[in-house]
Formats: sequence, structure tokens, C-alpha cells
Amino acid sequence: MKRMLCGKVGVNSLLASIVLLLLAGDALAHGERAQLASMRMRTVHWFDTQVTPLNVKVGDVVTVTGKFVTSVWWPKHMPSIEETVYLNIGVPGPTFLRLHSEVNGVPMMRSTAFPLGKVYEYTTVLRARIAGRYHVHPLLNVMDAGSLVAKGTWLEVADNESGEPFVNEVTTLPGDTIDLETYGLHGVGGVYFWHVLWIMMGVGYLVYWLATKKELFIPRFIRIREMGDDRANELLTKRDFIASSIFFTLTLALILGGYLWAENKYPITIPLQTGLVDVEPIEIPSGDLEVVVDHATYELAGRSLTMRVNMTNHGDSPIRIGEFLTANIRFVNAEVNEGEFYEGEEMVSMDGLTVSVDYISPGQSVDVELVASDALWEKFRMTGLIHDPDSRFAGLIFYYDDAGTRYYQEVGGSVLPEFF
Ligand SMILES: [Cu+2]
Repeated sequence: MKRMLCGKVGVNSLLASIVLLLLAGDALAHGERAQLASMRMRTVHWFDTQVTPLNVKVGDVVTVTGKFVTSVWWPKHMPSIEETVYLNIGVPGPTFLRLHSEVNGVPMMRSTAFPLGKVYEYTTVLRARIAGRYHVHPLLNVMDAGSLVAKGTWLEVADNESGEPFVNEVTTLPGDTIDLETYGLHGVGGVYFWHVLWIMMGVGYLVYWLATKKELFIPRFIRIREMGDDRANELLTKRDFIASSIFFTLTLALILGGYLWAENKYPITIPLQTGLVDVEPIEIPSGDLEVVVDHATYELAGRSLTMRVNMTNHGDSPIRIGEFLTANIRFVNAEVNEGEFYEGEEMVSMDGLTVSVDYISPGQSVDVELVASDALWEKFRMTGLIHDPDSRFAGLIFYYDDAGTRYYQEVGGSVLPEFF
């Protein structure tokens, strides 16, 4: 008997771990793959995303920095980022505290608007709250459009050595120091108190009906149908009426009493703050290269995007094309390879970009073929591009002058799928 029991427990826990594994597998594949390919290509180009450090303990500070360019190819059918947008961090649950965030030097505790075709440099400072391994993504919540996610970086948060609970102390405006981790949770009038009280009210009301009636919802409903609506009151006894009245009065009394009690306990309150702040955008440092896209094709079988562009170098230094970035995937030209790379960075194809010319000399105007190909197209479900009703693409081209200075600019246009 004992043995059988053990066997049963074994199977159960095995099932439980399979379910957990399945769930975990799901969690690995969120964000960067979930959105429409066209949406990821033509909304926000995130780059230089850096999360430091990658191994911390509960209570430590983590900094997320990076830049993004808002695409001038923003889909017309999508609510615009030029209206209301909020810089946020995408992690599973309340695992971090946000201590500070800014865009182009402006504090970002509020929403803002980001005009298209500009550069924004952001910094978000977090404090690790719960131990675990998280895929940390910067993201933008665009009003009515949802969140636009940058690629994630794995971050390990270990328990702190002391094993003491995480505290998050702040000083209120009247000068009290409180721990937000536990503030208002316990005691009479705390969150637990009110939840238990209302659950008891609800359960009590249900128990009254369950205990006093043999039949409940559907039999009574059928009876009313048989008797007719005008005789429905006959189903209600005097006792039912009194009990319901007591519950009704108690509910109103609790609401009013709770309100008066809260007013008395917390006399000074201010409403939740909202509003918009202005951020001065930065111009794209596009250097002296003029890029005109002739056409682009996407080869489904070859998992590659081919762009034919005309490039004119208006400067006095030769220019080399180093990278093409779209939908958070970096296609790097192995020949040039001066791109900035960061610890823990994902979605980089180190030799994913081939460029038909090595240099664009000063004054030269030349037709260039850029091919961005890698299995990452498939892995990140970019093949969905062909289901896009308006078949357009956009991305950033990064290039370098003689001195190694990096410039970039957005390219975009229509893209034709090729099936063979
Ligand atoms: Cu992720």
C-alpha cells in the first residue's frame, strides 16, 4: 500500500515537472518573437542595449542603457508613438524596483512623445527584488498600440548572503519612514484584513442560501418560468427578505465605515500623478552617406533580405558598411566588424551581412547590394514578413569612416517576397 502511494506521488511530481518545463519553455520564447515581423521591423530600432552587471544579488543595482531610433516607416494602421509613450522594463512580474529612468537626460517617471526618425538614449536603474534568472528587456508602452519590446539579456539574481528579507524604505511627505514591501499589508485595516472581511461577507451570503434552500439557481429559474414573472416574489420567504436586508445594510455600512476610517487614518493624500513631459530628440548622426533604396527582396528559402541601394559619399573619408539592424537582429559585416558588442548580447549574426563593395570612396556614387542572411530570420519568426499586407521593411544601416567613427541611418521601402 505504501509502495503504491509512493508510486502515485512519483507520477504526480513527474507530471508537475513536465508541466513546469512546458511553462518554462514558453517563458523563454516571449517578447522578441511574439510580435508581427512587420511591426518589429518598422516601429522602434533598438541598439546598443546593455544590461550591467549580469550577475547580482537581491538588493543590488542593475543598469539598463541603450538607444533607439523611431522609424519613419511606422505602420499607418498602428497608433503612433508621437502621441503618448512610456519607457518601461519587461521582466516577468515585480522582480525589480525601478529607481530611476531617463531619456535624453530627461527623467521619465511620466509619459512622453517620441517624434519619428530621431535618436533617443535611455538609462533605467533597477534594484533586484526577487532571486531568479530573468530575460530583461527595455520596452516602450505605446498608448493604444501595446508594448514594443527590445531584445532581452539574461540576468542572474541570487539570494543575498544574509538571507534577510528585501526592504524598500521610503520617507513619506509628512516625514515617516515606511517599508513599501509590507506597508499597509497587515493589521486591522490592512490589505489582508479587508480582503478577508469581504470574502467572509460573500461566503456568508452564499452559505445562507445554500443552507436554507434545497434548490438553487436553475430549478428556481425554471419554477419562475412556469409561474410567470409576476409571481416571482412568492419564491422569497420573509426570512430570505430579512437576511438579504441585513447583508445589504452591512455592505453599505462597511463601505461607508471603511471610507470614513481611511479618511481618518490617512488624512493627507495626493492623487496618483500623471502627465506628459517633453523630451528633446537627437538627430540621427547620418554622416555624409546618402542612401537611396532601389528595391528589396526577401528570399524565403534562403532566409535572406537583399537590398539594392544607391550610395553616395558626400564626405572626404572612405565609408565602410558595418551592419544592418532590423527587428532587434544584428547582421554584422565580418569584413568591417567594428560594431559595439556587449556581454550577454543575443540575436547577433556575426557574419550575417555581405556588402558588394568594400569602400565607398569620397565623391563616389555606387549601386550596392546588401544581403542580410541568417537562420535568425527563421528563429525569430521573421518569415511572417510575407503575410504583411503592405510588404514593407525598415532597418538601420551602420557604417564607419576612416577614423572608425560610427554613423547610422534608417533605410526602408517595399519588399518583395521570393519563393525560389
Ligand atoms: Cu525575452
